[in-house]
Amino acid sequence: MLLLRDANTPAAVIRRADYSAPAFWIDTVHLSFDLDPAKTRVLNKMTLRRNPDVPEQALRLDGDELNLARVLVNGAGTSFKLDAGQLVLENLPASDSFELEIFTTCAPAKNTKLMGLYVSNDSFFTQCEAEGFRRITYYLDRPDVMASFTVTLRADKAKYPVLLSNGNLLDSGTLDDGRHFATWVDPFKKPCYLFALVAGQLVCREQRITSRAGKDHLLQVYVRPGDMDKTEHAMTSLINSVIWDEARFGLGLDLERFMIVATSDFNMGAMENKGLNVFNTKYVLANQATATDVDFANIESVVGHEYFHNWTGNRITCRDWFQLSLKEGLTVFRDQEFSMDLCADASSRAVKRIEDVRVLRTAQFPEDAGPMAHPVRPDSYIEINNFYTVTIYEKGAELVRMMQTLTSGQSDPLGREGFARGMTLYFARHDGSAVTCDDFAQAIADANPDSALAKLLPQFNRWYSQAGTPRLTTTTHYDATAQTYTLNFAQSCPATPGQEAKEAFVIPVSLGLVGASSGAALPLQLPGSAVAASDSHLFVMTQAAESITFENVLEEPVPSILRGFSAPVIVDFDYSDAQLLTLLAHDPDPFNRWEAGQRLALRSAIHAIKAAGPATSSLDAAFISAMRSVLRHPTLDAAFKELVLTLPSETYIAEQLDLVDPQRIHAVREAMREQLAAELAADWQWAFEAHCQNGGYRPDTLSSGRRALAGLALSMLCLAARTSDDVIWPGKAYQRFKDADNMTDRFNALSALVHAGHALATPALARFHSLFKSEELVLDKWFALQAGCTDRGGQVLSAVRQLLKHPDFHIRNPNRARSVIFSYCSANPGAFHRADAAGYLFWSEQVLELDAINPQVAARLARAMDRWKKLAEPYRNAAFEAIKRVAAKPDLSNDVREVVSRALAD
Ligand code: B3K
Ligand code: ZN
Repeated sequence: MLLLRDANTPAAVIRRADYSAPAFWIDTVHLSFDLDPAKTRVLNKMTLRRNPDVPEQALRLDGDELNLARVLVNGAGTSFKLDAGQLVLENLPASDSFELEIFTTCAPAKNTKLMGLYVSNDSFFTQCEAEGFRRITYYLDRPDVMASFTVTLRADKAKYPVLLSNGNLLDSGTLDDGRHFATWVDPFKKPCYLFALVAGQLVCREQRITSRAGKDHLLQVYVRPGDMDKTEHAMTSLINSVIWDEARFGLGLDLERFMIVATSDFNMGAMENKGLNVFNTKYVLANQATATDVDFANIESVVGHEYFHNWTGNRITCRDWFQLSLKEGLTVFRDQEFSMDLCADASSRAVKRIEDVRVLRTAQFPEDAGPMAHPVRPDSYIEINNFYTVTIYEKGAELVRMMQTLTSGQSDPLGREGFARGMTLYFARHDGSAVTCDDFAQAIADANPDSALAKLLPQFNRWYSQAGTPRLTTTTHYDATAQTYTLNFAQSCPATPGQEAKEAFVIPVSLGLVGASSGAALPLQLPGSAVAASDSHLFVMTQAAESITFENVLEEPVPSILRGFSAPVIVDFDYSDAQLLTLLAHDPDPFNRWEAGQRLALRSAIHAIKAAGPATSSLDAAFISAMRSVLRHPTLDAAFKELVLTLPSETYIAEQLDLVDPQRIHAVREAMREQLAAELAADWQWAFEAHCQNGGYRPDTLSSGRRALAGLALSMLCLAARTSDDVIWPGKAYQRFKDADNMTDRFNALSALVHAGHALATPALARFHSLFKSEELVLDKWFALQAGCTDRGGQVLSAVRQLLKHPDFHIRNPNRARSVIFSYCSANPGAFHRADAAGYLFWSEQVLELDAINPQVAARLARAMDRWKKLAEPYRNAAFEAIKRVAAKPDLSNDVREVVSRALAD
């Protein structure tokens, strides 16, 4: 009998506190697939064993959308039942170990969720994390069950010449009827979420390498025929990843063969399946004609990220999904460090750090303050796919970074050696097992017994259990007579869903003092020390309120607080404009130098937003002149200048306000951009001309920084042209768009015209489309640019509705759906938040349409309304109505249901 869950029954909440070890272990799995898009047959032969540590109970195997044909235990038929999707076996042999054979079929061609086994462009792919394996066969679909996998794939040889799975190829050959087979054996035990298969017409770039340890490996990047000319950068990134992990952490490649396969239908960026990483094409394919510098950088970091998971995630995995940040936070930290270590100099490292912090503050801080706020190690969830969040990933990475900082000492000022020692101990203790975030932190602390981390570990771990962004309120006191300077810190953390009161965090605050008149980095002398130790100090705060005093301070200095963004907190300090200008001009810490400029701009924006009357910009002469100095600075590099000259985003500005009027924010920020464009016109012209020629294309940090600055300059020049009737710069932009020899320059020129709303944007967009109509990833950019376009008169929504009717729009392809729908709803606040509520209506229609196709993608889109409670009227009420409209749909997925019910909760 088929059991249907009543549409109104609330979905089950899964709680971390309910964890119990599995009642059975699976030792070996032999999977045989007869691949057919309409009906794939899966034979699953397992050896299982009772877990002696758990009371005797039935075996409950997870399954989803499977057709069950046969179940055999030790070769004989057995009784079983199906209960809420699970296959339940009660009469199992008393022997310790037994064989279970399950035969099922599934329908990959109908799988629009892209979880489990699915078809994309006539090839087969799988995605199993978090709970997709149960859509392939009945199994104990949980990460703490680790088994040895052998996989045989059978398929039509002409249609599916390439047959891949995890590990090493054991055997392959021809079968009857034009079919062939391949058998793969994975030498490592793994949880089923790391299983993968790929079958189709693919070609590969390959490279043999010998590691430092003297082992030979075969690296392969598989793509569709026709995409080979876009695989070099992914391969280079993979080789760099192998070298880096061995050099920095002593972690070598443990497989003879390591494969990356690209697919254009993928729910997220990429997946770290053991030895067979499956990637979204967006994070593999690049050449200078089709990909921008940002694409190149993203490919490097995602290739690195998935490769680094081979140790942090695959060799040591998560005990349960609440521990997701164990592998994700750590692996993001590793990929951030990898990209930084590949940078040519300290300035490019700082640029990377600023970019990472910008992501954290514009995406994670709002998440931490909204209805979906959750600790880095959550306590409960309804749908685990909703918890692949910026909190788990990016805040999780900041926690790991703080651990590194807190192992630092005199001989190891950054903590890199201490942290590496901790990693070594972590692998010595836990290799081959499924563990918790606590196990990780314990290993890092135990390897550094004298460190601040070891001393403060239980308190440090509050970062894992408490949600919300702490605020560090700072005041200072200069005693001119005693020549002392005191910084008083008070920490607080707002309530988050389910967590009213918070206990004090361990906050590592890296700080320095800058001379108010000299701009010099001042030597720091603590009471009791005879001499100044250095000009930077790590203050480890543990109490709700604490102070630190420096001696021999000859004049009132400017404090540089939270250098390098040493903790994921908000620093609240009432800087004067003069102090910020000093930091912007002189802070030796590039992060705080950038931050000073952002604070100045933010202050001016908030002032204009709150003022009465029409939205105007009131950037003062001192700010404009400071920006000019940065732009024209003889030694600062271009990438850093581009960051300083970019105003805080509308989302970031909105986060600083209690009541958000998105139209007002947009109008003020646009006015500020126009003022910067006009008043620095001569400087932008200089910047463009000085940075527009960059010789042969190379995606390195230095030349991509130059292209970024030239791109910003061009967009400012086109913006200024709007109000001055200038036709020269739009003309130049059009020329550059036509002549560019790389996608970065071409796309920057196109964007400059489109965002400025210039008449030349129309022919340029048409030309771009016809040039790149056969390049899916470039078409995504074309769609995204139009859906993300600056709204001048409310035309963007109707343009978006037209784009949905474009013959190249396919809602089932997540990249394409994101390029239009997400670019509008999540990345274009000035166009999305309309007083007539039409943007919200559009959002609700799209969430519902997507939910029927692909709940994971729909739930991501649903998050666009997270911050609705902060909105001013009429937006707030209209948003409320739109969310209720979605919530009223009876057969919503758990994914969307969880997001909208949290949004509506008090
Ligand atoms: N681990 C995967 C993400 C899986 C998402 C499942 N909904 C990619 C990554 O973080 O490397
Ligand atoms: Zn990851």
